[in-house]
Amino acid sequence: MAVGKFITLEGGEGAGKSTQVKRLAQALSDDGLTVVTTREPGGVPNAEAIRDLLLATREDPWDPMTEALLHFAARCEHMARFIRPAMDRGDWVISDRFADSTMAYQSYGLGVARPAIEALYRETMGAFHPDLTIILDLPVEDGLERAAGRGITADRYESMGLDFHNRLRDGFLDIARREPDRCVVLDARPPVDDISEKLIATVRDRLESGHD
Ligand code: T5A
Repeated sequence: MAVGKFITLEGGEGAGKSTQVKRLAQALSDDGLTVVTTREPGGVPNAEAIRDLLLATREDPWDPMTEALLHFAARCEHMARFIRPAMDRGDWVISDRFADSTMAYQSYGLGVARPAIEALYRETMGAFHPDLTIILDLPVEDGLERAAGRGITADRYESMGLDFHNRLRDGFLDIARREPDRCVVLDARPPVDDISEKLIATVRDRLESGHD
């Protein structure tokens, strides 16, 4: 049976993930692949309901572990109802964020211990891992400025201080260092077209050569 591929795009706020997900999906479709796109937290109605809880600004913020559990709860729904069925059909799935965001935001950013996030991952996802993760990296100030430029009110993560966002950036780079076979870091500062070109070439090089 055909099994598709799972590609994730990761990075801090305003890194350009949503922009690049669309461009990558178009390029892979042009290559003749069946491609579906999705996002986290969310992707299916039950997970989108959890997303609304997580992104709302709250007077009494979640405890960081509660927050990690909510992200994994959303991810379980997403996996069972969207990612796994799509891959079983042979589709290529591109997700705007996945579990590296929980490690970066809830562990490096908010202080949940790394082994706790790893244990949650093992319990919920088993041996499943993305085939390829692209980490879009840029200075925190640039990303926050871009995110603000979208004209949407900042969600609660965007509203956190620069120290928090710098810990995330370091966290994503550390994740890439720990898993070089899965992760590729791309500079997210150049114009959109230049990043797309590199990103699409990286995906074709890493994943399409062995595809029949
Ligand atoms: N979260 C998520 C956790 O804490 N734990 C988790 O486990 C998970 C899964 C999700 C939030 O949840 C947190 C992380 C997030 O804070 P979200 O709204 O989906 O919330 O937030 P983001 O994923 O950060 O989405 P953003 O829209 O902020 O960032 P993107 O998708 O990286 O950026 P994009 O493509 O929307 O671009 C932003 C702006 O910049 C421009 C675009 O046109 C747009 O206006 N832009 C560029 N400008 C100049 N040069 C470029 N190269 C550009 N690329 C894009």
